[in-house]
Amino acid sequence: FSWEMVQKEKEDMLHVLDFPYNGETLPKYILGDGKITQNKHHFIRNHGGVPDINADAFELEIGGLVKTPVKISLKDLQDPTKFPQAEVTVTLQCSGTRRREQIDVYPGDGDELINAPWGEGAIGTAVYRGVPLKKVLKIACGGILPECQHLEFIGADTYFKKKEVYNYAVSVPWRKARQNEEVLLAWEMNGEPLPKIHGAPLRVVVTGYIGARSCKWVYRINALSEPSFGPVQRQEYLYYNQQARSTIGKQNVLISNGFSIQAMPVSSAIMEPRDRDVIIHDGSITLKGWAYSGNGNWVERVEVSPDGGHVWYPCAPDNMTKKHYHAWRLWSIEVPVDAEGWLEFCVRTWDSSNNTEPTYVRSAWNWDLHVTSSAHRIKLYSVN
Ligand code: MTE
Ligand code: MO
Repeated sequence: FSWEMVQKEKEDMLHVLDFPYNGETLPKYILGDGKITQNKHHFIRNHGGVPDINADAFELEIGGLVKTPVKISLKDLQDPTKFPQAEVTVTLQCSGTRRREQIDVYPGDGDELINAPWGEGAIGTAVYRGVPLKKVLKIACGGILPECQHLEFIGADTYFKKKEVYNYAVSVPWRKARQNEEVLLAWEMNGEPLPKIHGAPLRVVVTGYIGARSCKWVYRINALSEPSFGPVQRQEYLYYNQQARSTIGKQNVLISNGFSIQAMPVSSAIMEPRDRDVIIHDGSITLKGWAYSGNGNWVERVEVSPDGGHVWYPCAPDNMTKKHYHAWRLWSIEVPVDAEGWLEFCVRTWDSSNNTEPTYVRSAWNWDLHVTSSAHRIKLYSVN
């Protein structure tokens, strides 16, 4: 790990953890000047250190339940006469985004290394270039064997858990890559070589899934009959039963009680103004933010309420960035406001499958404090 690298590759991050380094994108850079987050401002989520990989000597290994196990050099992978390339605009969202709201309700198991205390900025959108994973498995390995159900990705970074050292390892169902040509092995981010801190020389980009499945520094892919045994897959990123909080406590919540969080639900956040700001205005307040839904659903409607969720104003489609299957939409809205004093504003979003967000964070609370999908609320002091 090198703090210098963070400083070299990043500008103005909101630092969440020093080691492993975790940083959020600042609100002004989320809103940016388009829907793309610049590389130097994109959030970072690490479980361990940042590995040093020599791109010239790098080979991706693919094994397990494939017809022919192979090693492919980066050069071959990047040769368009060997593998077709694709460019996809993708929002990556950490499933811990907005976790601080859940911590305020009840802090879960309180393990900060696993449950980093994120605000609204653990999300970003970039254009990734690479090769569809499905094509690599077909062209290089001659396809996968019928018993294969899951694809495991292993990163070159290591981390400690319960006194053991592990490589970062996660998996997605094979069906996800088979049905979706936009699941990529990527080496380019926003037209630039993938920055080291985002996984250079090669990372996986899994559209519509929680950020955790988009393995950085990937050096090995295994076709498996069941999910990866890596602790990140089997022991973290699980959605636990909520009632357990009041009845039995975390010590009695078994890992087998949690199901694996893969696809991302619909969620949104107000990025401007900030919570507890004083707003001096002439009868209306303008709010801005992001809205996203995973699993190939896109955002159809964003609504903002100036009174805690009684009256809702829909955002005009003109005030939202372009629709895209795998990316957020940024929005802005001017809401009429007469009242003075403290007001509670909130945002809720509908996606293309008509999913919307739970009204209160209590309804989204879960033991490991993932996917804070409830309507986002802030308080503003209105001076009219
Ligand atoms: N890949 C490896 N090898 N190691 C990691 O710690 N973190 C994951 C994922 N891929 C991680 C990883 C998590 S939890 C998220 S949210 C995304 O990377 C964040 O990607 P970014 O740092 O490029 O924004
Ligand atoms: Mo994450």
